Amino acid sequence: MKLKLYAHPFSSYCQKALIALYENSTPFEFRLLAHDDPQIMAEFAELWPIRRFPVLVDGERTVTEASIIIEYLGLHYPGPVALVPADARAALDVRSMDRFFDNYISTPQQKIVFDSLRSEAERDARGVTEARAMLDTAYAWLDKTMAAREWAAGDTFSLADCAAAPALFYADWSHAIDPAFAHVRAYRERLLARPSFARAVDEARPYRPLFPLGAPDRD
Ligand SMILES: N[C@@H](CCC(=O)N[C@@H](CS)C(=O)NCC(=O)O)C(=O)O
Repeated sequence: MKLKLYAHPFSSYCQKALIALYENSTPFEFRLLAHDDPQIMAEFAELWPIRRFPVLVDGERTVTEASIIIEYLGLHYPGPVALVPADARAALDVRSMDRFFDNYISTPQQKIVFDSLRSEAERDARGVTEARAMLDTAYAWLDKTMAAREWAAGDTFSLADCAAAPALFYADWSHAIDPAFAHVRAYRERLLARPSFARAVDEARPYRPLFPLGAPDRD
């Protein structure tokens, strides 16, 4: 039975899972989450009442959370690119960087975006200021960390890079990475050149007008 991914091409966490699928050319059915398709939205809500995407369905099994989807694919549908190292110590480094990108890049970046969708009266100015400060701190730490690395956890492309690619892509749109952080900017460029992520970015291009802060005229 074919894997099904409930996802949207413009979503950063969906792109994270898509990179893993594309890295290994894993066949799957893209179940596009579209609000004008009540059938698919109902299926999705039934599968995962938390309603955060992506969600992977493998027969009777529902797998949630992008990191866990990638771990699941590695266990059940392995391909030539191992995104989580078999060595437990190396895997810890990868998972640690994966958490960094989700918690300290994606979370504050989403805070900025979601706040912009609120009415003026409901905005959380302090929360947004804190989110921007977190991004500056995270960029600074990452810049030092990436000075001697090609990929997030070292020499090999991994789960952590799947997390990093869309996280840094959108974070730079929402809160620009200062040119002083040259290693972070160079890493973001390397991620954009990776064919799996380049494909995800291309597939999401038609949706750029949806970016609430206004998408810049660049990747
Ligand atoms: N922790 C989840 C986060 C997923 C997530 O936040 N997805 C966003 C799209 S990028 C979403 O579902 N947004 C819908 C909403 O917030 O209502 C994961 O790692 O997969």
